[in-house]
Amino acid sequence: MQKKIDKINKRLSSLFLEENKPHKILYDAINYSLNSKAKRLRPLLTCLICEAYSFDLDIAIDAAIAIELIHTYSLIHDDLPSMDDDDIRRGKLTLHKKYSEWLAILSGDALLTYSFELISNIENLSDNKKIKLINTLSKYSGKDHLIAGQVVDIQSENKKIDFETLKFMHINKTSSLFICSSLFGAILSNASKKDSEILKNFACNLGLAFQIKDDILDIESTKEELGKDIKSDQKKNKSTAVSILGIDKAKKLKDDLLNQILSDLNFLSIDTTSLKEYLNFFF
Ligand code: GRG
Repeated sequence: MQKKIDKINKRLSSLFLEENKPHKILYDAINYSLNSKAKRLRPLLTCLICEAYSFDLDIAIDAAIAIELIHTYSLIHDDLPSMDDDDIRRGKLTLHKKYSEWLAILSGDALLTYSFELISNIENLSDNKKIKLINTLSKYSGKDHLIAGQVVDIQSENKKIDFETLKFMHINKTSSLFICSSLFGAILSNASKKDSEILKNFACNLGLAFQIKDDILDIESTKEELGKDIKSDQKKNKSTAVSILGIDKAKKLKDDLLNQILSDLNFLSIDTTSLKEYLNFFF
């Protein structure tokens, strides 16, 4: 697991290295956010699935990290004053606090657009697979998924929402990029339709369980443990799994989802040992 995280970090730190450009500050800002203490859960998932199907990780790596670029852009934009207005991310000042708001917006834009360029430049990968990857990434980071989740999240501030709306928000804000990571593994490895469907459901439930865990930690954890402000949902008057269901039901739902995830994995045609290890790393 750690070897793959090291490979992901090494490739990420090699992407924005132009020293003598007039816009060097953009690269500095991007590297500030990108090369910080992050778990790399999304690219790791793609790599683990590819490895389970014996697909070459040297080819998969740029597709995997394209999702991390999108994830990082979404965090930078989410932290902006006009969105979540957060000061701390990944254990340090948010990008707009460290640099400026305009540079944070442009850094997010650059990460978003570069992710597609990166996929289109992958060597030894068919155009057909590149188009499928780009189609999947633009779909799940786009209007009906990641951005839809963010819209519902912002609209729901200072309002009581029902569990269905919360689920819509979490599945789109959080599961979307995990679904993308799973489908990337499936596309690269030529997984069967049946396996692809199982992987997609696995990622959907994983994102939901992960977000419910986040809602629970927001109440029960410390700022040091989380690397960001705690009780932020309460402070912003946001509905969460905990505020809607209560802490005990939220914990039970998270455990039920985890059991479902584990049992679904057994229907895959590949060895799922590393995916189960990933779940341990995760929860
Ligand atoms: C701005 C289009 C747009 C979307 C923003 C990502 C996001 C949507 C909001 C950030 C806040 C949030 C709670 C997102 C849910 C996903 C989530 C739990 C992100 C944190 O992911 P980790 O824990 O973070 O993998 P690291 O820092 O380890 O990468």
